[in-house]
Amino acid sequence: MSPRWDRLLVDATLATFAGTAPYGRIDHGAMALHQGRIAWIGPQEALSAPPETLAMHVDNLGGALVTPGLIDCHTHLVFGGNRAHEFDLRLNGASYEEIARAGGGIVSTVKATREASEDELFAQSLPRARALLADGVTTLEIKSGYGLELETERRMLRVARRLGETLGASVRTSFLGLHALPPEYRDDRDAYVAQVCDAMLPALAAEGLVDAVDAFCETIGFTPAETRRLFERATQLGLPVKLHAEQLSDLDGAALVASFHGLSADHLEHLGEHGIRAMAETGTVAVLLPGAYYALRETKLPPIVSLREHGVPMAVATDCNPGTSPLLSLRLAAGMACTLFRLTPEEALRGVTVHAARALGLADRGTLEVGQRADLAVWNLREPAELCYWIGGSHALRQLFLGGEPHPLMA
Ligand code: DI6
Ligand code: FE
Repeated sequence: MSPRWDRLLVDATLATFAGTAPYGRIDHGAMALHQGRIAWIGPQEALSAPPETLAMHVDNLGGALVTPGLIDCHTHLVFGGNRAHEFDLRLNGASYEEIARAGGGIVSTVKATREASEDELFAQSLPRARALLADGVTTLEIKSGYGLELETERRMLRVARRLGETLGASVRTSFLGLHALPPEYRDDRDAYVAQVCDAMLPALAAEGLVDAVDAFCETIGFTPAETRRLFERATQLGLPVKLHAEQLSDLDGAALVASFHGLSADHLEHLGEHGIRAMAETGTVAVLLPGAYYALRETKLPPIVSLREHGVPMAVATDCNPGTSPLLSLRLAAGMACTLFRLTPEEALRGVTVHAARALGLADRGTLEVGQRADLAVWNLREPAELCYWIGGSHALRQLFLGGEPHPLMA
């Protein structure tokens, strides 16, 4: 009789993030992978027969930790150039807002991105995506928003899709046309918002390039009324919405995105009780971005205690972007969420697995359970908290599995 399963992992420390045990932990665990999914999981002693008789391949992990592949649910990973000179300006006292108002900031990356061909953008972005994978990521979200005109927004989203295909990872795209007002529309905001809502979004959605719709609702970004107009159009097109909300000020964006049953409200340093209640009611995920908090030397903390009390699911992401979070390790983002935001290591790790999956509207990943996609990270570590504890280094990840197949990491 041929074995039942493609692959069986034995002597694993499984952090399943399912069930009620801390981390959903199973010591001396076994997990079967079959046709890209998890086919069996439990204590090794509960296997019905010797491992070799059950699967084509048996991997003895010698106690190594296995988690779901990590999920980075908020990145701006595709962009041209970099903004190291602004880092220098900020260290000398200039604020992010001042730099943005003086024509730097997002708009300077827009210029570099518009000037880059599709192949150049791909070549610049690929090492960043690889870095995330090398640190355990198997699913990532990538936003547009540095084109601010149809051709370049399309180019960014095409590059995002191509990164997923090239690396064999799952990429979810978000259209972020309302990221900044492009210079050519400086005197006509309405015309730009109309262009985004009535021309760019429908065209890109029709090309299958948009999985969700995002906006930067902020005093230096777009107003709640402009955001609402975009969300109404997204809803008409059947696309889910999410929002950069309450990063620098409280415009009540979290309540707005919740009113559209949005996937997530992201940043949230200036979030108040009203927004928290609205998110709790609709189950909108709070995406915490400690990399931006750190790089901007922000001092106002997101209201973690209240989010926790109201049972709002909290995700953690890198916000990888050239301006406010040039961060290429989701593990470090989780560590920062502990050190800077006072999440527990378990909360931070749920934030880069099960809650991150929910922030992307994906029900088939983020936990180790029967029927889930076999996207896994195997670590040279024993304790789940070590994932948040080590700072830097490339020693942590041993192996990634994507859809049940070992991934040739750096190929
Ligand atoms: N908030 C952020 O932190 C990034 N975008 C946004 O809306 C910053 C993007 C940048 O500065 O390039
Ligand atoms: Fe962002």
